[in-house]
Amino acid sequence: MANKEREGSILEAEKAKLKPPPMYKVMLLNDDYTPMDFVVVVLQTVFAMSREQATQVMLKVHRDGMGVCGIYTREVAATKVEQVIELAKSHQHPLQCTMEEN
Ligand code: TYC
Repeated sequence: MANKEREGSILEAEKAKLKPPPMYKVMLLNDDYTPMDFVVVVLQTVFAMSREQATQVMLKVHRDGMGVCGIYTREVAATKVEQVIELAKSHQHPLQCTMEEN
């Protein structure tokens, strides 16, 4: 391999190393059945929000149909989505949560 090419691929590898990881938005979806108080507790528990912040996010979701709970790396986002769905299921609420690349 020519020197220039080798330098080129080393530079590419260095760039790849420096790249920040892709980030994911975790979003909560509205429904007609999950109690508001339950959503607030979920936001406090899973996303470490204050009661005030959790209430604001819950009301935004209630009004607009969805809202962002936080932005995380893929594994962290996936864990939070699972935790929300599991908590909702265990209390028989239809609350749904999804993630999408930011
Ligand atoms: N819309 C629900 C109600 O009126 C409250 C709610 C808010 C449900 C946010 C889900 O993600 C949600 N009880």
